[in-house]
Order: sequence, then C-alpha cells, then structure tokens
Amino acid sequence: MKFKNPVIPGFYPDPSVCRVGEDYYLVNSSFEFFPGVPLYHSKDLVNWEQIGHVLTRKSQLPLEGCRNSGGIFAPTIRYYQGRFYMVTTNVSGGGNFFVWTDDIHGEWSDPVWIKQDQLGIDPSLFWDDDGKVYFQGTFFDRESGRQCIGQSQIDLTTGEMLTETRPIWSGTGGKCPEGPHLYKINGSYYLMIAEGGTEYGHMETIARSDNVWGPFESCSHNPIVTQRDYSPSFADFAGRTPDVIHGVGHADLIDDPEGNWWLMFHGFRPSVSMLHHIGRETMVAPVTWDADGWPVVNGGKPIHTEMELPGNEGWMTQNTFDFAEDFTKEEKLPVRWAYLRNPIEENYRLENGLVLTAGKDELESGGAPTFLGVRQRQLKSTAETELEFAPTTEKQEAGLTVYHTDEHHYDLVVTRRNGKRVVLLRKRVCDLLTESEPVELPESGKLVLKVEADRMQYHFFAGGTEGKLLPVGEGRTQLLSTEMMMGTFTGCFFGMFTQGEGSEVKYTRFTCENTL
Ligand code: 6LW
Repeated sequence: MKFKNPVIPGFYPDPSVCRVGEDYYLVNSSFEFFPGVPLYHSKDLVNWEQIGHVLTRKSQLPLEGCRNSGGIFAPTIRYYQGRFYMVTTNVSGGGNFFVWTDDIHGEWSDPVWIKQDQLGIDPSLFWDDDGKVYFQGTFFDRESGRQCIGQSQIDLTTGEMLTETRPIWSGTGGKCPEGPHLYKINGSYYLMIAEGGTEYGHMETIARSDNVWGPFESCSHNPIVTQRDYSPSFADFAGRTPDVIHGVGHADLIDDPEGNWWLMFHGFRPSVSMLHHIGRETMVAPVTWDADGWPVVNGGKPIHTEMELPGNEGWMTQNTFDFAEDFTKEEKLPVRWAYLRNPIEENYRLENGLVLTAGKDELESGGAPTFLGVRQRQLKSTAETELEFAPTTEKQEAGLTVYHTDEHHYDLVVTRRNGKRVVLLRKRVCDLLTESEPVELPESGKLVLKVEADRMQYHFFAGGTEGKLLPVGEGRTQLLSTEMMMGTFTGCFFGMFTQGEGSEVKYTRFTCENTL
C-alpha cells in the first residue's frame, strides 16, 4: 500500500498525537496565528481532517505584541482516563501551561500554568502506572552548562511542582536536545527527543531506562530518523519531482489498535536545494522493533514523499485539502482560517459574504491587521477569490496576499490611482519594497484575484468576473523562504486582507486547489 508524505501538508509543524480506540487526534504549533494549536482527527494516520483548534479564546492565547514565530511553540496532546490534555508554551507570555477537555469537539479549559523553575520549551506529560504525572521539557542544566531534557513530577490540578526539575538526558551530542516525549512500553521507559536543530541537521533520537528518572541508555542505532546525510542533487529538483524531504524530526510515537507502531514527525520539502517556503509539514512512517527492543523507523530507510507499506498494491486515497468556499452561504467560518495575533472581532462579519473592515494596523505593522488566511498546502497550489470592493481613496486597499511574515509577503492589491480602480502587485522582502505599475480594472462590478504557485514562482492575476484574468506580476518563492528570515518557524499563507482608513470589502468566494 502506498501513500504520500506529508499527510498534513503545509505549515503544520511539531506534531503530537494520541489515540482513543480507533480515533487519532493530532496537534501542531501555531506561533502568532489565532486560533492556536490546530486539532486534527484521523482513523488511519494518513487521512487527516481538521476538527478545530485547542486555543480558541484570547484568555487562553494572548498574542498582543507577539513577534513573528513567537507565541505557541510545540504542543503535546495526551488522553488519560476520559480527559484530553494539551500542554504547550506561550513564549510571548506566561511560559508553560496546559488545558484540558472531556469533549474533543467542545471547548478546552482555561490555562493551568506550570509553576516551576523549568522555564524551557516543548513540554510533555507522562502518566506512570501509579497515576503519578511527570512533566518533561527543555532545561538548562547549570551543572553541565548544557541544554538537556529536564523532568519534574507535577500536581495536575494546580500545576505545582512536586519535585525539583532534574536533568534526565542530554541526547547524543546534537545541538538543541528538545521535543521530549516519555513512554512506557513493555515495562521500559523510553525517552524520545529531537536533536540537531529544526533545520537540515534535524534528527530524532531515543533512550531507555528501567526507572522513570533514568539513567537513560542511548539506542545503539541513533538517530532513529534523520535526513541530515541526504543531499539531493540539483537534478532531483530539475526534474521537478517534489520527492525531496529534509529536516525530519520532532516526533511522537503511537500504536494502532492492531498493535503496530507509527511515528508522526515533521519535515519540509525544499523548492530547490536549501530553500523552503511552505513550512514544516506533518508526516508519518511505520515503526518496527528490533530484537533488542529498539524502534526502527521506515525499515531504516530514508523518508520520501512516496511511502510504501507492506500489504496491498496500489495507492491509498488521500485528501487533497482542496476547498471551494462560498461566504454568502456561511454563518460561521470553517476551522481552516487563521487570523494574525488576536483579531479585532468587529472587523470581521459574515453578512451575505465575508465583510472585512480595516483597523489601524496594516500587514507590515506587527499588530492585528484585518487578515484571514489559509496555509499553502503544496508547492503547486492555486488560490482564487471573488470580492466586491469600491475604494474611495488611494490609501484604501483590499486583496489577496501570499503572507509569510510581517516583512515577507507579496500582495495583490486593489486600490485607487489617479481616480481609477486599479490592481497592483506589491512585494515586501526584508527592507525592500517594490510595487508594479497599476493595471486598470473595470470601475464597478465584482473582481476576481488569483495566485498560481509553482515550485519557483507565484503568478498573480486579476480582472472582472467576465472574460480572462490579466497577469499582474510574478514573485519568486525563494524570497519567501524560511532561510531568508531571522529564525522563523512558520510557512506561507494565502490570505484576504484590507487596510487603509475607512476601507471595507466583501469577499464572496475563496477556492484553493492543490497538486499532490
Ligand atoms: C520547537 C522546538 C524547535 O518548539 O522549534 O528548533 C520550535 N526547535 O522544538 C518551534 O517549532
């Protein structure tokens, strides 16, 4: 049986997964985007559907002033005695906390803050057979002067520490030991972590102990998964086969009801060697156990986009994440949409279409601009939207943006120039700003804006609803790559926006098509 990785394509990093019977639930990091922590459901680990978000209220997720790639770092989801727990870090305020729910389709609790000296990131929870709860995360060990994985026992009702934090493993020598998860399998404690940093040297390693506190013995074939030694040639890219995956790591282990084991992890697909722009994506690989009780990921083979499992010939059907949305028929926005930081709610209304009103913040300002976006799922994707917009000044703008950070976005902008309704392509990359010649649009009537993405370029089009769309300009994917940024962890979005005093726009339709 064959399937394609990533199974959750686009910016869905740091996956963590739990299982209840035949249902799997998975969460990802969300940084400065709101709502926080996308929540996915699957029955087979390959086909995933987003069922909501864990952090849906500002009281759970204050993001004011949150820098790009601040906010919510790697979450862990666990299920224990009828209750779901999600533990994570808001690096822009408050640190480590968890929330819980007894209804996976309902609201989650307010945050319970972890009160302890373990000020690190990537928290995880482990329940031992005696009901004691252990908290793991990154920890700076003053004695060794190194980052390692620390652990404490905590009280889950109050978030108080019941023990001090003790270093339990520093990994195999890679930089940034992080993303720990502890499991008890066949009577042994397995501690699995990410190392090497979340770039091209990323890897996943594992260690084992008879005692919850260690000492942990490193697996003889660590790292259990990595692509750090994989160097695709330019020919791989020239053939335009998107079969190149890098930066795999940050994993969680899960068993299925038949007793097979699986690894959920992230990795990214470069556009060309050393550049990627659509974020770290969620992937899955089978796990077997060797005679010494160590996990073997994907039979010890590298991870490719085309994965092969024993069993039937042929491809599994897989969701494409295509969608066609008609805002004129909606009373509630589907869960795929993301705001930037905490939205100003009155600027978003569903009234026979999605009416967006400009606030004082613009896309560049690092505040809460009027913006709603979906993650770009594939290197080859198309987004198209239909809108009603009658700007009355040269400041009033609405359009379609390919947005990565405040400083990295390409905006197809409808506005007014010399008394005419026009469209132009504005490209912002670091401190560079370019604007194409304005293209005149029909003075009245609905407009269509479209972006076609391929591996190397974004192609922008605009026009009225009748006739062909006009090309407005192009932008290289290269300049929206994570490697162009200063330590970011996110990926490109296709978004609707409006800015400029008094600007109001109605979006009626938005569609996305992806090529797997
Ligand atoms: C994540 C951590 C990491 O929390 O990236 O480089 C952070 N390491 O494991 C954000 O994804």
